[in-house]
Amino acid sequence: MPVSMHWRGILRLDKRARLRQNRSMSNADRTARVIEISRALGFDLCGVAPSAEFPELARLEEWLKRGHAGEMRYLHDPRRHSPSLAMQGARCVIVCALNYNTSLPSSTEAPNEIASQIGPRGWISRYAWGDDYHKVLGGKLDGLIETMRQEFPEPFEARGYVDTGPVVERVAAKYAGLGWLAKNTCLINEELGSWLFLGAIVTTLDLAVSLGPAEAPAPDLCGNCRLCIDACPTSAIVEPYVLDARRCISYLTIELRDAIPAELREPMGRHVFGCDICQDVCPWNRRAPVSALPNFKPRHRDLKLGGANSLFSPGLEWLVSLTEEEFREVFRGSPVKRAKWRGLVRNACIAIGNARLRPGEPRYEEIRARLAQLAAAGDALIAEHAQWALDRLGFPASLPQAPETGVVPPSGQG
Ligand code: B12
Ligand code: SF4
Ligand code: SF4
Repeated sequence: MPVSMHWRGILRLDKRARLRQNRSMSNADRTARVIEISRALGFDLCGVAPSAEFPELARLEEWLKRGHAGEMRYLHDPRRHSPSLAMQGARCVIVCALNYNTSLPSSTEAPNEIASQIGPRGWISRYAWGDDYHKVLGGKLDGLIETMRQEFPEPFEARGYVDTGPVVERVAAKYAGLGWLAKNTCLINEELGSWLFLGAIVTTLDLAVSLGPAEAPAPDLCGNCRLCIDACPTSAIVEPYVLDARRCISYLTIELRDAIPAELREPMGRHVFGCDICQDVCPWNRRAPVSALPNFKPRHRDLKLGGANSLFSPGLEWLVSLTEEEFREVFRGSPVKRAKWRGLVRNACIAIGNARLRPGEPRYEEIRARLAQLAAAGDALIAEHAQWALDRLGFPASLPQAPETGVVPPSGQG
């Protein structure tokens, strides 16, 4: 049953009684009620942050000036400096978190080739194995807003965002008391770890904020640890708490539409969509609980290649062989759709090049033939990446080489 229908059912039972009671509710009682509703909707965490200029965002301009945002122009939107700029009269931000962890192995544990007969495997990051979180969280945020409207009598504005608005969700989450901003730049909750999606509701409703005037946000528990910084294969965490997105595999495989910079191709390894390494190595994720929802388990579309078509460690031959139509079918309702067919095939070519397949190994001939087809196709971007992979398989050609990028090397490198 869709979340909102479930809630409508509950609301019908006692709507009038609730409205009467809620007229005299204090702001603290309302916040408690919002948290209660969010829990019933399936959120793992919920808190309320003030609609303020959070101190972290004072560094945003410098981060942008350094070019760390790459091609993500929407990050320059000045409204991102404060939730109060996202909505006139905004009083607070309700931040909700949903655990998306599953019991499957991490990218740092899972072997490269699970079933050797089907050839080399790629890696899709944990957050993208199942349903599109924008839809899952978006639906739940709508359910929360709808229930608030039913329960709180006065008119108010409320807008829910899951990546979609000018709100820096992790910073708001920190001030809603949900966790700390870690050296890998993710929000970590002491009990749940960092496999959390965030969603925010900016509202004009008066609610008590989760942290009282004398209360500080959760302490930074990274301590002297720097496992994430050292494990990042592209040195994207250029200093603790600072990420140069242009070097991050997540950016390269999902957001970047052009050629993958030559010097970052090899460090990308087998990643074809997103990257989990800086979270996989984090001690705070060692005991992270598994999500109660089925939504984020890997999709298994078609097992005829012996499991190669699962989004958990997918077969690379399968990925480079997908037609555009098959891509649309397989990734309907999946976050992977964002990379588009062209981006995913581009990424899979790089992962094949990095697999260092040798003649005689399973699927070598089939993969080589498919790469040759792509290298001869009309799409210049795909052709160049397919040729890069062919070169690494021992089939050089006279196609133009990968362009140099101008990505600034992290300090201490290059
Ligand atoms: C753009 C974006 C990206 C970009 C840039 C990532 C980044 N770190 O900003 C890319 C594509 C690389 C990316 C990757 C990922 N993302 Co993302 N992303 C976003 C998005 C849409 C905006 C984030 C943003 O505004 N970044 C801009 C900069 C300004 O933020 P910042 O890194 O915190 O920068 C600050 C610090 O550098 C600080 N600073 C600067 N100097 C210094 C110095 C010191 C000493 C200190 C303390 C701080 C400091 O100041 C800067 C400004 O505040 C958010 C959703 C949202 N609307 O918030 C999701 C979001 C952050 N992503 C998310 C996820 C899940 C991921 C991935 C895990 C996906 C994956 N598996 O591939 C990776 C993780 C990579 C990583 N280590 O961060 C989740 C994070 C959940 C969580 N628990 O934290 C979010 C919240 C999406 C969601 N709705 O759930 N993402
Ligand atoms: S997601 Fe991967 S590439 Fe990006 S910072 Fe983390 S480890 Fe580095
Ligand atoms: S790996 Fe260590 S430094 Fe990095 S986020 Fe986790 S605790 Fe912090």
